[in-house]
Amino acid sequence: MAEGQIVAGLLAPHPPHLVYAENPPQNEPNSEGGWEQLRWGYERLRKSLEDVDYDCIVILSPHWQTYVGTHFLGLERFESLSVDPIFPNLFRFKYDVTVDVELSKAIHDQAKDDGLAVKMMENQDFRIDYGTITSCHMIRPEWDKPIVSISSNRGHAYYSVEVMQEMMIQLGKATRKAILESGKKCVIVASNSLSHRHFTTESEVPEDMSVEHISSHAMHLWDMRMIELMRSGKSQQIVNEMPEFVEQAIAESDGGALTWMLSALDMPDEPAILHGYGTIIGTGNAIMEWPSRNWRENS
Ligand code: 2X7
Ligand code: FE2
Repeated sequence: MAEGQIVAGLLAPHPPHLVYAENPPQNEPNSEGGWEQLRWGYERLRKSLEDVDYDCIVILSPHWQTYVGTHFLGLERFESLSVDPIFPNLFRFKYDVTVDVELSKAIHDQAKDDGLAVKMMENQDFRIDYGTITSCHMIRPEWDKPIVSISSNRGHAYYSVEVMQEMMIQLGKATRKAILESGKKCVIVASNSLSHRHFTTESEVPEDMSVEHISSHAMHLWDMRMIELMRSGKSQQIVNEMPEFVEQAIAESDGGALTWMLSALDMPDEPAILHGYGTIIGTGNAIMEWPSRNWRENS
């Protein structure tokens, strides 16, 4: 069997506003659009992946929060209605998701062998979180690829950013090893915003772009700094600066997704591609791609 491959790493933010603004048939509420800069960014990402052959999307979302270890979806199909608890006016999405249980279990088993606390989620009534659904929808609206969905174990909330990162680096290594051994080609996805300070009120028309902006200059500076580090291939520096970033920008990378993804890519020195940046209710969101399929060691 040929060795598996991570064909791309992605930073793919999940504010439900993006799905709301796209008006797909699965979502109940209707919009007049909005957040076009980001939606055009996702369009560019989809174009970049259009001719890339891959089997599965492996995603870690900070909105599936587990408090005893990392969990993995462990049943072949999940079908239900996902309602955003804070924005039920924007996101009521009927989903039908297929899971690559074999790969999910392989990553789970590798992480377990490496000493991490893990569990397969085998409750058929479980509702998939809106972060996973939004990122997957924006990356691949056809929903024709199975996913592996990984929870956020909230290492930051229980311990510290440092402990969270140690666990996510370990989980990233386990993910990489399991993918390479599986023979499958995968896109791996960190589903999170960058700076995460948001407005506490919503305008009457949620898609009114005349009131959309970053919540503060300090948040803007942090977002630009992180994007520049990604664009110049400084993955290790991102990990090194994560404690300050999380504390000062209330960054959503506190859930571990970004650190996990960079670790699964083996802390790349290669530059990431910026497909788009924009704010959503004041938070900073970048759509980035690490095209690892084109790197020499992977070709
Ligand atoms: O989950 C989110 C988010 N990360 C950022 C902005 C708005 C809503 O939801
Ligand atoms: Fe979020």
